[in-house]
Amino acid sequence: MATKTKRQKLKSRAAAKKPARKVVKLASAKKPAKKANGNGLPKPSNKPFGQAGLALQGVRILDFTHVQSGPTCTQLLAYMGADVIKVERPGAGDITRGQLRDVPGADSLYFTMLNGSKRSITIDSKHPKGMDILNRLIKTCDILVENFAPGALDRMGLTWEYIHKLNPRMIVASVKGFGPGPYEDCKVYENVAQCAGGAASTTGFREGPPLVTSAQIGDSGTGLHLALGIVSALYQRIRTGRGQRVLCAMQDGVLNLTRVKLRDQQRLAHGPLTEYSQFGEGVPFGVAVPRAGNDSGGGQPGWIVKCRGWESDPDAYLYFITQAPVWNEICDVIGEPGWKTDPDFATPKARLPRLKQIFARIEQFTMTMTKFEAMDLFNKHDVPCGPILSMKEIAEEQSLRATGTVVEVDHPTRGKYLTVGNPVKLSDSPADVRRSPLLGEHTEEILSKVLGYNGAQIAEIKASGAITAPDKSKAAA
Ligand code: CAO
Repeated sequence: MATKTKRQKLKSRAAAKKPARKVVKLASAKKPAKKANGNGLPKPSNKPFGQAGLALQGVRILDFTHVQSGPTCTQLLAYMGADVIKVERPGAGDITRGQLRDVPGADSLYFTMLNGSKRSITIDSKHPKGMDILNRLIKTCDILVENFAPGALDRMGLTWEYIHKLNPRMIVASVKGFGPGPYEDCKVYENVAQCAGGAASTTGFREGPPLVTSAQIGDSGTGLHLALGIVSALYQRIRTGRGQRVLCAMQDGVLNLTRVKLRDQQRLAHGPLTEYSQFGEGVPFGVAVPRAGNDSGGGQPGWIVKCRGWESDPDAYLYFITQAPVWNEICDVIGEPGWKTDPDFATPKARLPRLKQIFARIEQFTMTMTKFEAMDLFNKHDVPCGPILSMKEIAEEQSLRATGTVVEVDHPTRGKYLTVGNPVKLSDSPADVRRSPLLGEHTEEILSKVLGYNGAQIAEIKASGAITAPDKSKAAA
């Protein structure tokens, strides 16, 4: 993976020749930035880039999320610098703390990898004193994020009207399985969303059943959409001074990510989908977009081909794209120079009915080398291709560690673990990736430092049972 393409080499050469950018000048400037210019806008900071605070510094989030979709969203906002206060049920917490446990007694990786950089407070929202604390939190936070089953937040008494009255600036963001309509009251998990959003019917091989993908497009995908909605609402609040509701339905989020297949559905009305290998195989199309195996979803045909070692290594494969502008180079490398001028192969249109034959020939060639050797070779000729990386290879890939996309953090009860850092890189806001909190780890800190309760009041709240797990021995007596 380390070799550079021709284009990358040209780019880095050009970059080396470029004079230092103004950024450097700013970084060394000594005068502090003036508060505002004539338009009332802040003057550009003269602090070095990366030292002017984090992007969402000063934003406080009341995080009522659980499982995966909501936590993905709030974790990302925490990486961007928001103070995320995760509210959990006393004694139990987010159900994922105990799910798929690998280390006895320690929070699972399911939980720790979705709740980094947050603080945890335990509150029983159904206890009157618990509701008092929540009221205070609503007054002091900017955003409430939740992904309870439909109606659960209302049943707690936290309707939009109630929250908006208490804090008109509060943004209330929710993930639900479906938007308004026949299924709006349904509980939804990842794979249900993948099926309802059109991903499953268009994934897999034509001869096989619908397939779900391991990429969590329903949960994490919807969490990402929600994060965009939240920052947009924050931006609008600067003008309007008021919060709003942000809703992301998982079905909608999945459909947004599967939009190329809705594109193809409409194209079907005008004839067969010629870039699907089904076309070349002479199999007629039905009324709906079929599953297309490993066909490329774009205009440049692609397929997965075997590499050396495929018999024993399940990931010894390469994704290969026969991009039209580099067709001649491909022909030369695989030893088919005649295809450059042969009318059956010379043009993209002529190649479409012969994709199976073309990829079989490419595979014959790639099977003589490892996926990394093939990647290196074709990259030198600017052919878009990529090795099928196993999770083991990704976990060990040093370049992903160097960029902070894979981060190792230390945890008091489970020790070191890998997590996915911030995939979005901001040049003036380094990602703040820290371990997940223990259940209720910050309860007292938040009660005293954020909400202003004094020692006696905290003791009273503790005794009331609003922030502690019910005493099982008393309950049994
Ligand atoms: N104190 C007291 N009660 C609390 C509490 C707290 N701190 N936190 C949660 N609860 C209660 C809620 O009030 C709710 O109680 P009621 O049903 O009596 O009103 C209950 O705990 C949990 O609600 P839930 O229905 O959301 O949880 P569930 O495990 O039954 O369902 C899920 C889980 C994910 C299917 C459902 O939340 C859902 O459909 N969410 C929306 C879609 C979504 O995000 N799905 C993705 C999940 S990740 O795969």
